[in-house]
Amino acid sequence: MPHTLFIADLHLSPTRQDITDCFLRFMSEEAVHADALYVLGDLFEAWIGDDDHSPFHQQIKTAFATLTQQGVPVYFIHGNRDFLIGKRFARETGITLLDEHTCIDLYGTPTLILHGDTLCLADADYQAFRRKVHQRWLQHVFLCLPLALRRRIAAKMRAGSANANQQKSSTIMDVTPQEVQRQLDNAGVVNMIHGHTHRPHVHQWCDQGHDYQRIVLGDWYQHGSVLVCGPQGCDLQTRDFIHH
Ligand code: OKV
Ligand code: MN
Repeated sequence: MPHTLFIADLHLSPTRQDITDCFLRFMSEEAVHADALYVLGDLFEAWIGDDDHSPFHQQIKTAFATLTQQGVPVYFIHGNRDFLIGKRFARETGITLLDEHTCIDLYGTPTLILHGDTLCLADADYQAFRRKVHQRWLQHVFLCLPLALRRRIAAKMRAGSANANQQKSSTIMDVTPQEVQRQLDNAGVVNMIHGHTHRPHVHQWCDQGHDYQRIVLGDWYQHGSVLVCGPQGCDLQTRDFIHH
């Protein structure tokens, strides 16, 4: 059966070999059979520039390059952590970078896909952070710094943010319903797929005679989360980590 795969929020890092192993197995055994793979952001826990060629990053890039060479198109939307993934990464892996809000035709169903951070308007601190680090000139300045300095700055920023997030309520960290509706209306569709909140669920509701659907992908913290979509609909699934 034809199918398309969606993943998000893997937060890959050298400290979590179990997640990396599960991802690499997913890529070589499952994704090869798909019509396409969509990565909806936060593939990496951190990204400080496409010139970071550590063995860890090389291993992930090889997995994408192998998949795209096998003829499976891979589409990528930036997350709030890996928003600096750029054209060089895309060239090295054969993936296609998509706009932060993209409409796709999913087996005849127009669907808005996005990371999901732009739906979380109640988290004013995060939205301010986002506006700051999404400035082109600031990204340019950051990317001109030596890699070692970027590593130190990024580690400091992550430590500070982990602290701040402990204080935040779950409502603040979730999507703003009005913003969900606004972005759907703006795109002129009734279906949406995103990640970011780490609350996997298929939301369905009716408003003014229209049936809406919002699928939220899960994170890859305790197990993998994969959305499998075909002509008959979508199925939110999990994948176990192999522990040694
Ligand atoms: C990613 C998040 C760290 C949240 C820095 C300009 C600036 C880019 C950057 C550095 C940090 C990404 C790129 C990272 C996401 C954090 C902490 C909180 C909430 C600059 C452009 F400002 F320094 F000039 N960064 N890294 N956070 O470590 O991957 O999403 S990161
Ligand atoms: Mn996110």
